[in-house]
Amino acid sequence: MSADKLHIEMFFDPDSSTFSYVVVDTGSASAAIIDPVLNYDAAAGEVTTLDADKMLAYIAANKLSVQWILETHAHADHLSAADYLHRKTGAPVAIGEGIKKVQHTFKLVFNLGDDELLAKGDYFHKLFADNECFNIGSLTAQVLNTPGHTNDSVSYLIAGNLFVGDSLFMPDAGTARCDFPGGDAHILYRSVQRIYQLPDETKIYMCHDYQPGGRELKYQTSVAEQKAQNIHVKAGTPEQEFVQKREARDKTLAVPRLIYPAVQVNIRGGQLPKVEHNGVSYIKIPLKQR
Ligand SMILES: N[C@@H](CCC(=O)N[C@@H](CS)C(=O)NCC(=O)O)C(=O)O
Ligand SMILES: [Fe+2]
Repeated sequence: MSADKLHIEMFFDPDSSTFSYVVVDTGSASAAIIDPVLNYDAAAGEVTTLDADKMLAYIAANKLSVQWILETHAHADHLSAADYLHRKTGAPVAIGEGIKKVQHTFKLVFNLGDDELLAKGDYFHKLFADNECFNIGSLTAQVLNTPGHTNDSVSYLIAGNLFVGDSLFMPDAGTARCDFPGGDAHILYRSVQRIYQLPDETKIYMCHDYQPGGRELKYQTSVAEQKAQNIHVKAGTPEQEFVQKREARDKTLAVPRLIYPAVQVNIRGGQLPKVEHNGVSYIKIPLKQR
C-alpha cells in the first residue's frame, strides 16, 4: 500500500465489467468497501464469492478494519456481495435513501409481500441523506445524491475522490442508461451538472467500463476530463441535447442479462430471497406474454 493518507484498491469483475473498491485510511487502517460483486452463474443458479473473497484477502493481508460497505445504487446487472461481506466483517451496509423508491417499484414488479420487503429501506443498516457526511477512520466522506440512472444513485466524495457509480462512464462512453424503472435522463443531466460543480482536479472512479471500441480497461478520470471530453455531456451541453442522445441510445440497449436476479437480491442489500421450507432460496422472474 502507498504511504499516502488514503489508498484506493481497485477490483474488477470481468463477467459484469464492474469495478469495486476498497478505500483505506492508511493512518488508522480503516476501510470502506464500495460496490462489491457476488458472482452468479445464472444457468446453474449458483452463487459464489470469488470476487468478494479477493477483497477479504486484501483486507486481511493489510490488517484493515472495515467500517462501511457502500453501494452507489441497487445494481441491475450484477448481484451485490454486501451482505456476504457484512457477515464476514460486521460492517454496516449503506446506500442512499432513494433505495426506498427503488424497493417500492420492484416490490410491485416481483409481487413481494410485507413479510419479504417493506420498502422502507429494510435490509440496509444505514440510509444516507443527501450531503450527509460520515467517517472512514480519520477521512471524511460525503454523500451526493446523483439520481437519474436510478432513483437511489449516489456518489461518494472522499478526500477529492468521487465514486460516481453509473452516473458517469469514462468520457468516451458518456453516461449510463436511464431506461430502468425510475430512471430519468433529465434528472441524470442535473446530477452530472452537480458533479461538474466540483473542483476540476476531483478524481472520478467508475463502477463500469465496457471498453468501447475494444480499448484497454479504464477506471479513473477527472471532472476536468469529463467536462472537456464526455461524449454525452460536456460542460455547456444543453439539457435537451443530452436527453435526446441518452434516450436514443437507451432505445438500442437490451435488457441486462442479470436484471431480475440482480435487482431481487440488491433491493435486499445483497441478501438472497428467504429460503423456502425445503431450505432452498429461489429467484423469481416475472413472465410477459405477448
Ligand atoms: N450487456 C450488459 C449491459 C449492462 C447494462 O445495461 N449496464 C448499464 C449500467 S447498470 C448501462 O448503463 N449500460 C450502458 C451501455 O451498455 O451503454 C449486461 O447484460 O449486463
Ligand atoms: Fe447500474
